[in-house]
Amino acid sequence: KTAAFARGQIVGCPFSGGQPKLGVDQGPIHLVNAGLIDQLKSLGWKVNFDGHHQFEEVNAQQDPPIGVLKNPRLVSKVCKAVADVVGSHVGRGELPVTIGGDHSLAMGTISGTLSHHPDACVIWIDAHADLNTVETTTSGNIHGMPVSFLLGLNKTPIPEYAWVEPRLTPDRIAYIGLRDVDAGEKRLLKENGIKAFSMHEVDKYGIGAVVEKALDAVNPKRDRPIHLSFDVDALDPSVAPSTGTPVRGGLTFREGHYICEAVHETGLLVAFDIMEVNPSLADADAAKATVAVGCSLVRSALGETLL
Ligand code: 5AB
Ligand code: MN
Ligand code: MN
Ligand code: MN
Repeated sequence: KTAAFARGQIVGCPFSGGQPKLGVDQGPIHLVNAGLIDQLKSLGWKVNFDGHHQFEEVNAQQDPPIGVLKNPRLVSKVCKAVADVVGSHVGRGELPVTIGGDHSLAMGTISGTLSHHPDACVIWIDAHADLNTVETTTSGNIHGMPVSFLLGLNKTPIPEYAWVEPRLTPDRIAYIGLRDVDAGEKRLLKENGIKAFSMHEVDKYGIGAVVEKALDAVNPKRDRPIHLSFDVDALDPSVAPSTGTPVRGGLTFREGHYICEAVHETGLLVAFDIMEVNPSLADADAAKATVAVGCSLVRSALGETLL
């Protein structure tokens, strides 16, 4: 790894407000308790962790839906705080590893990365596109929407989210692993020409070629900083069962790790998210396996090699 990124910062985000299932806020606690920090230290990183983020609370009574969006003020406040923290670490040349928590947090993490590297690109690993707008969401769960805010696709402005600067452009995000994309999201992907490699393309070309194609699309000259946002539900539920929105037919254990290894090899990774680990879903063994795979994905992204 490059000297600039010898220092890493764990940003623990025990947050579940972007979706309705309890327990995803415990994901980061389990990842840290499983030894993530020492594991990264053994890879040669100087890792700092000052405890999990304590988020300001927003009383549920004072946070009624805006349109269909649930917990809108809470999610906005939390993501703004995360954006500031991630941005400050990126600005100091530290690699923030944000451990969620639900994927609405990526509105914050990626905003933070883009505040310092406006030219950064995003590789989004997920069963879902998380691209719903205020107009297209049917669930109102903001963990299914962060990308639309980052791209500025919402037609109805929401003052609470005015802080999110739409700095991302459609040519600088690529998806891998998609297999549960809503009709409105499919249309947005097409209209905006966003590169998306579903499981169909992973099957057809193999994961090696897919990662290469994704990087060629968003980072043709391999000169843009990369933010890698990994939703653990991209993995097949047999590999990562403890997550809120599992979808069968996902990435294998190796395919998931290969993506992280290949992005590490570019030397361009500036921020990493591991999201949607919910240890309270499925049984204790399943939770343990999901937490373990979460840890090993982070290690791969930070340079763990097989030999
Ligand atoms: B996740 C769905 N598209 O908008 C929606 O887990 C699911 O962060 C979103 O990828 C899943 O609610 C969000 C149906
Ligand atoms: Mn997902
Ligand atoms: Mn997601
Ligand atoms: Mn999910």
